[in-house]
Amino acid sequence: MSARIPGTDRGPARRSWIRRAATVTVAAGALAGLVVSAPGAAGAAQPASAARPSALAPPDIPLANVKAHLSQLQSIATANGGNRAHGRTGYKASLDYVKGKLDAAGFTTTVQQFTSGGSTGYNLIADWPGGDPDQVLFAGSHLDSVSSGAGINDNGSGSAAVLETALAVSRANLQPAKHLRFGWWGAEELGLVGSRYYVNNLPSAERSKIAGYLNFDMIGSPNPGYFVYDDDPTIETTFKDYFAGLGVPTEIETEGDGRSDHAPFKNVGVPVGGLFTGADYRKTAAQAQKWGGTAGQAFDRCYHSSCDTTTNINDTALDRNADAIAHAVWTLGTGTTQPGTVFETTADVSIPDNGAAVTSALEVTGRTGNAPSALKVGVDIKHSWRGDLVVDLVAPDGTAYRLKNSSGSDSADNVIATYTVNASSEAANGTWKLKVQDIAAQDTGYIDSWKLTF
Ligand code: DTR
Ligand code: ZN
Ligand code: ZN
Ligand code: CA
Repeated sequence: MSARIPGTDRGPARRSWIRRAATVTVAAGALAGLVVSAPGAAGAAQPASAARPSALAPPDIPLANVKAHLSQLQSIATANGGNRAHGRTGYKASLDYVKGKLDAAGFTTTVQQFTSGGSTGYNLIADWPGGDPDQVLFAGSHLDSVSSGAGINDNGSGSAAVLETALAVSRANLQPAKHLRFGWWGAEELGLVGSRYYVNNLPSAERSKIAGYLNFDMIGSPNPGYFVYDDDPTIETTFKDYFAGLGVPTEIETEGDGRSDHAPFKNVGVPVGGLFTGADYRKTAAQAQKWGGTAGQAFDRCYHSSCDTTTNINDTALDRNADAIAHAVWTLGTGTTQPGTVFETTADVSIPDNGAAVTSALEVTGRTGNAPSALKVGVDIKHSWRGDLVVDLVAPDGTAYRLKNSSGSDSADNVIATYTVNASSEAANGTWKLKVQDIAAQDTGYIDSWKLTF
């Protein structure tokens, strides 16, 4: 069976980042049909001399630089009625400040206008020239505050950290494989208005080029937690790996769904992720035990209040999260780790009727660390009376994970499904196998294809 270029013949409802790539079809034999996507755009001729950028080490993001941006945003609020809210002069002044820094650093900036509540709103988009235009890594944050205050943690913290990461890209003159884009959204506090406007007005062909959107909304809370969005597994793992390297435990962000600017991107199938240090919810005793801070007190007591000023920031949290943003941009933008990286084989394997189990092997390479806690296993088995079949995923170390039990009464045809396996105790790289056994006489079939999405 000929190898298929992932993503060209399927239209999954929710798109994972399947790398369109010059497909490497392994030589005939046991691995015939194995499709391992390699970086690069499908069909795009890579000049022989094109040096593939190595996954360079991301820089430390200077905390002092991030705090200098916060001081500027504070001054802007003070000079404009005490806030940086949508429709107020302080918001546009904030955007002009950020834009000025980016223009001076060589970014291509675009200001997108919209109207909300009778006032003009603005999104700021900054593109770093270069990289594969068909694979855009997008990092964003909302720039507006509520009308009651300066909004330094919510969300000067995210805006300043994303800005400083973009400036670090410029200082490094980074030439990543992916095209880097950064965004600062207006009117988030009115209901994700700016980011919704951007996504709704982005042609679907452009949307499909966004390989991942990273969102940063409140990342310097004074009584901080360390929360990672539990959306795209590879983005989540990228952030969790970073904090694990610091020895900082993280929790998955569960109540954020729909509560910030990643939601419009997620709703159109873009892989998303992000970081959060907490808002008005109170820190539990267990959380205080692992993170320090004050149990029983809100992560940010000044959430949406006039006291959300430059005094309302935890420097350690802001520093760690800013460095985590740079880690993600460098790793996902230049390295081989990509949101939704798919490993697939389309080799057919016959399943003997009422006989011994058979296996189909899949070689996973280029990963770091362990497999994710939400490893997606896509299975396509053509077989009448699928109730005959028992299906397992076998990890490189031989550990078997039951995907499907036999069910005599299930007379329907074919097993075409995606299973989620907690494989976090398994090394990612190695030979994974799909094991299938037909345990009842009559009805036969074969493994058509299967894939792992990290
Ligand atoms: N809605 C955001 C703050 C917020 C509250 N919960 C979450 C979860 C994840 C990200 C952000 C938030 C705001 O007030 O801007
Ligand atoms: Zn807010
Ligand atoms: Zn916010
Ligand atoms: Ca049978």
